Amino acid sequence: LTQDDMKRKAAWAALEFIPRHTVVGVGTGSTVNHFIDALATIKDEIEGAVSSSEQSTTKLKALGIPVLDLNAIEKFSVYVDGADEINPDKHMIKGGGAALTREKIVAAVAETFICIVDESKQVPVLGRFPLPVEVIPMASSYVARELNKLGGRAVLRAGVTTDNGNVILDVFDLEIHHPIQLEAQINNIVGVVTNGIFAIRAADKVLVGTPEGTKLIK
Ligand code: DER
Repeated sequence: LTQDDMKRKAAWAALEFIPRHTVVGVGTGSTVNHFIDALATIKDEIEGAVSSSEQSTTKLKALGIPVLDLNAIEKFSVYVDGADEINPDKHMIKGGGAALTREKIVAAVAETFICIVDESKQVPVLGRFPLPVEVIPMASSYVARELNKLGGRAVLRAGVTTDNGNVILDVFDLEIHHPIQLEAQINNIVGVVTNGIFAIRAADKVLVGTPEGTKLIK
């Protein structure tokens, strides 16, 4: 079984958690791309999707799934997204795909966050994956200095501008033993738009693709 096979298994298993006749929040990445393929098989049974990136919007529309405006929606039931890392408390590092801001926004509006991962994303402590931080371009050097003071090593992600016109700093060498506190601390650095720690609002359920099948972590 390849990593992609395990991503696909987790993604398709998420279908059983999608209430019919509702709006579905859709994240970004290769695991989510499998989920969008799965969602297309029930597209007549859902109201439509709220997307977290231009990449996902393009794929949703190509498969005939209506993409709705988040501002027209008060609340919706389920948000499905991947992660770069996830710890036993269902805290995540996200942003490998540079979509972390809109992912965090859509996740904030959803009642339930279902994270779909292959088993390689499960870690005891977050931080081996460099932490993405979305930053207003003019503030990137200042924010990098502030992040380095927190014990990281901030590196500008070359050649990447986000859907929101910002840049990404990837912070290496962090060991994140208190994700909720660090997420709040980084949010307070002037110039930071979003950081890739998803702990204040963590996942509610995790579907893990493994060689033995798909595990559900509640
Ligand atoms: O960028 C993101 O947050 C993605 O969800 C990422 O964390 C997972 O990407 P993958 O499904 O391609 O591994």
